[in-house]
Amino acid sequence: MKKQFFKPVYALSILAVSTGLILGSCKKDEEEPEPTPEPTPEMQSSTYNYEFNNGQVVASAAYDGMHMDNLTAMMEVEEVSANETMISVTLMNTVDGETYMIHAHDAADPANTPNGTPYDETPNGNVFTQMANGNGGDVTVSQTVSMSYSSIVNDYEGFFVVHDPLQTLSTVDISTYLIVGSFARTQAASNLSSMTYNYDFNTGQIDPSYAYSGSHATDLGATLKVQELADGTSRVSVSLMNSINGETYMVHAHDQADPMTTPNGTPYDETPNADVLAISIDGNGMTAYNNQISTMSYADLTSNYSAFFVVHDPLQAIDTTDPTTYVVLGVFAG
Ligand SMILES: [Cu+2]
Repeated sequence: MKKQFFKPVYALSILAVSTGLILGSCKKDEEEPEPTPEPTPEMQSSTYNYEFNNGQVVASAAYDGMHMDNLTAMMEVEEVSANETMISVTLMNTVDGETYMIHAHDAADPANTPNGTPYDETPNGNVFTQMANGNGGDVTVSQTVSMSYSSIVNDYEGFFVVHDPLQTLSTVDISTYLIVGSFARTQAASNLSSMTYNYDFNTGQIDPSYAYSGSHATDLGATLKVQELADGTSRVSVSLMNSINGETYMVHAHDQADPMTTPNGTPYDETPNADVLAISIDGNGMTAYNNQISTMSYADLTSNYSAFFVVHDPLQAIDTTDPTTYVVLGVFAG
């Protein structure tokens, strides 16, 4: 089928070329004025910044996975010539040793795509399809494309996607995208809030009688981050500094409670609040991380919610009645 179409097109282009040649040779016969040299035009360039996927583009599909939510991207589009453009993408806060797939996905009518996506699931290699090797910091990858600067920043309709290297690549599930936004366009400010809280080792800050007793090194510290998501939910993230390699830390929110009403007189509910924070963190000898999404709003978690932030000691049996087994104990988001 395709070959049949090719021939007339080919014939047409030959016709066009020969017509051009004829016209060209006609012109040569005329007296031509001395051409004035055109000044080299200033090459254009633009920079676009992309936040982490907190649901800015698809509110129901904020990133949900193990990657830290401090990854951001910057795209630079630079005119190289009339029909060549260089696109460079820098990822900030990459994970060392992980390979990031960075793609342009053409926008498409979801009524016409196999899985109802508003984009073509196959990335457009003529615009941007690159892999970046994470190094723990910033990495940059570039692609020079045969399109004009204006066609990239004004005409091309597509999505800029950074896929998560920590889970199986999916081109359907937008919650696996670390970053998603319109390609080479200025992104609207999201105004999504976040707050980070720091916790030292449990030396009895809440109550001197609760000070940790055990063999864990006391240089362990924790940060708790609450990130507002576009659909009104929140991402609750925890980093443990100086974690012990090979140990698994249970990290919980325990709702505050009246000790008169709890079975063992604890000032908190012994069952962690799984809707806020009930995760385990695999110690790695340095800073270890995990997170979960809570249905509670950012405002509720940071202003109204009363709970304790607890990191249980992995070196002894979990005991929810004995706070001296807690390596970190503080007021949640306090
Ligand atoms: Cu707990």
